[in-house]
Amino acid sequence: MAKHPTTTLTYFDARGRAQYLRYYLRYRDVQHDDDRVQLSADFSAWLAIRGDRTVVGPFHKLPVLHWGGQLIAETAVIHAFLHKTLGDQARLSEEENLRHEMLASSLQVDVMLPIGTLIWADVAYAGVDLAALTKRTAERLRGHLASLNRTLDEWQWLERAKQRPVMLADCLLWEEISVAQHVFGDHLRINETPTLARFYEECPAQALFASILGDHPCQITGRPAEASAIAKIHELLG
Ligand SMILES: N[C@@H](CCC(=O)N[C@@H](CS)C(=O)NCC(=O)O)C(=O)O
Repeated sequence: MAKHPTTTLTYFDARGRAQYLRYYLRYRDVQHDDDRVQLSADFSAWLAIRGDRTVVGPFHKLPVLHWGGQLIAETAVIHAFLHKTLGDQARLSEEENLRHEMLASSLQVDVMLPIGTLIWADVAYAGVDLAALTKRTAERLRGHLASLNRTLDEWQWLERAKQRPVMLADCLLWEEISVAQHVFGDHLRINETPTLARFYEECPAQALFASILGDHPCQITGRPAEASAIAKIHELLG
């Protein structure tokens, strides 16, 4: 008998909001279809399915998780659903669950979102002052990573992580450190946040995460020509 119902994670062929969910499903051995909507300058693959609510869910946005007969939309809701359904919620105390939720929320809202916004900025917001936005985003991110570093120390995140399976908050933390380093390069100075640097190196799933990325390299966002946008960010921070 299958351990889990038929599972499909649908997202763009990008890291974005779903890469950490891919890591988690693979690491926790959940057989699933990694359904990737191909990116192109005209978004034709997306436009072809965007109207089909049985595929893209109630808000016509991705990611969407099909879990047996259930369709779950919204990244944070998919996260909460998997955390509970795969038994992680029950493995943690109430205080630890709150910490996992706080960390995930902070990574999604204060790391993932501003980085995605910056990559898209000159395309999505005509007339934006890209140099100012880049500098401010990098500055705010460095400050935020310092807060995360301190908090993970106070919460003894690394020590506690050794006593439990790899969970969604770990996958998200690893992914956002990886994305931040890719987008900001040397300007991020990850070694100034030694707990984050250690987590990134020592997370027991890091080899699998790196191999998933290596086997299927893809952009962070769906922005056309993302590599040149990231090169521009490096130049502006230069
Ligand atoms: N609130 C949603 C936002 C999802 C979202 O904006 N997804 C983007 C890709 S990262 C999307 O589907 N864009 C296509 C569109 O809006 O047409 C979540 O957190 O999952």
